[in-house]
Amino acid sequence: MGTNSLLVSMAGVPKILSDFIPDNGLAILASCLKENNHDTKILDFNTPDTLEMVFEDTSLKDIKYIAEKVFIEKRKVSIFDVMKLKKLSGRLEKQAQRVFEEITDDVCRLVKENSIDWVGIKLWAGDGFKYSLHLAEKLKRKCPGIKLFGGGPQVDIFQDEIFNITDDFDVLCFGEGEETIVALADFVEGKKDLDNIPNIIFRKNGAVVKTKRKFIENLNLLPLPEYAADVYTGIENKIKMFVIDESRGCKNYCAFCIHPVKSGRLRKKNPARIVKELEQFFSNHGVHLFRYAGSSTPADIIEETANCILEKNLNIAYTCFGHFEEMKDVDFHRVRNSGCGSIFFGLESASPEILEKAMHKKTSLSVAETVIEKCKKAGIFTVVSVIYPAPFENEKTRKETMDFLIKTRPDSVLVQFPGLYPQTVWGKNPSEFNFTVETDSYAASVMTYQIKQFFPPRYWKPLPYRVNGKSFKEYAAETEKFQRELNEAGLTTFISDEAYLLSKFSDFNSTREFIDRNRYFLFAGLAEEIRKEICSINNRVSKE
Ligand code: B12
Repeated sequence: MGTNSLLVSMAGVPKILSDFIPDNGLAILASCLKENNHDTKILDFNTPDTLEMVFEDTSLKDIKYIAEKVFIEKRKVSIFDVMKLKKLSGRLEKQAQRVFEEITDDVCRLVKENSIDWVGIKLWAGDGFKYSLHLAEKLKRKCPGIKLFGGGPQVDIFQDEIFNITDDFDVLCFGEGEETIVALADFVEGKKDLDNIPNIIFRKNGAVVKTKRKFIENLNLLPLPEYAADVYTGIENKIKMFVIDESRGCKNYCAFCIHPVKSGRLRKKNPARIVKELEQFFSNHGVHLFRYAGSSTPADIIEETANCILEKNLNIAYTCFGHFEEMKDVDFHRVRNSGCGSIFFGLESASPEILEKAMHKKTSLSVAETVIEKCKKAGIFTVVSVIYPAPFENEKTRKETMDFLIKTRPDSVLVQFPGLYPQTVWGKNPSEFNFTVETDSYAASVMTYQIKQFFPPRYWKPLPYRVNGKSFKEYAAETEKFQRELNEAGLTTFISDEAYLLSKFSDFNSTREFIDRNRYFLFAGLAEEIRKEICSINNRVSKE
């Protein structure tokens, strides 16, 4: 018979252009359900329509002139602008709440009208999490008998702690969902018990039960994600760039990263299978822009797939994450020729002491330097990410990182303050890494944490942990200062790998202009401009 379901993604108010990339995680779940005769539809609310609805409130119109001043004219905001922004930020929150309430009501109506048996919600961090919890609450109230399942990145990080703040999900799914989602649909049909389903957390007789974690052994056997318009509703409004799930897991066990827990040991698809996906996405959807999903795509996969792409003479463009040590012998020219436009490397720090003591990362800085040089020389836009201030950071380690970046001059440097997540090595032993947790309900306060749109981190509500004895305001200000110094040294600190690639398919001549314009459009809620942007990228992609 099969079940009838909805897969929903509500990631909040769209903030960056890549939020409009289709969600391969939900698309693969839909594909697995279809293969097993369960009917489903994806409702992905990360669209320009959502942006438009939020900014329909005319009292938000003043945001436009401030956005123009900051992103286009590059002028400093005045104290009056900051006061105005505070007011506008409050209004925006209220309006966003109203819009997601409307969306929630629409989903409830759809559930009733289409006799939906169950709803699966992808849980993201940020404002999306709040709205998703509200959706679950309303669905439970308005649609008696409906089964609700939650999964995705927020469950990977917070696991059963989510049950401390909501009663509305029947089941939460951590890790990989392909086998689990089909088993859950079978459970709804009464064909399976929850106890026998892997990767789930549920309540039984008042106790929380967690079943065993199971990884998919052979990724080559997974079906292709389903992007057909009758399943992935609204796909025509998304950017024609697909995420390719080429590998999962990681060989490195970095102390700050969730991947060792979430995706376990390294597994990879065959290059032939990856290329088959590229070809099918090209022929079925006219897509030839891709981003590899793997948290640390292995060098052999990058090179062997590049060789296959070159042999077949495929006209594609893509980006990926890379690991310096892994990539030291890669022929970057060949990789570039296969269509790789940009690689994102996690350096974290250029202090050997911090790499070892704080990050548990085995990167030789001379290797990192050579890789950055070779990658840039091959014409690949090289993005390097650092965590600053890191645990144990001091003047000497700061200088080491700053000097390294100024010397190697990556095309873009992304700087973040350290995020402390449960399940990671940092999260399990915060005091050993110089973190001081300032609350007894850490997980609950971090999982429901809301950023303050329109403002840089130092204006946000303080996160409840100190780093090296410093408060949130202090370390967020240090992160900003570090960025500023990099800018003063002529380095760019905003451009991600996928944003770079998208810029190459836009009508703008320079990546900088593309980034500034789109930040302005999104900040000011100019949905029509964003639609035009997506349209012109998609037209270019189709033509080429
Ligand atoms: C590609 C990517 C994206 C793509 C989306 C595609 C996708 N699959 O997520 C885009 C570019 C749109 C994106 C956007 C964002 N991303 Co992103 N993204 C990634 C990235 C690099 C790979 C994800 C991936 O493809 N994984 C493989 C697929 C198969 O896994 P998956 O999507 O998680 O889905 C599986 C399971 O989670 C589970 N599952 C998922 N949903 C559900 C639902 C149910 C009911 C069930 C049962 C199971 C289930 O089953 C799926 C199949 O196994 C990861 C980092 C990484 N390497 O993991 C970050 C990551 C997931 N992103 C992250 C973030 C923060 C964001 C943004 C919020 C960024 C922002 N704007 O600030 C936005 C979200 C808004 C949105 N969706 O529009 C964080 C998530 C943190 C969190 N707790 O939410 C991550 C972990 C990166 C990081 N460390 O910061 N992202």
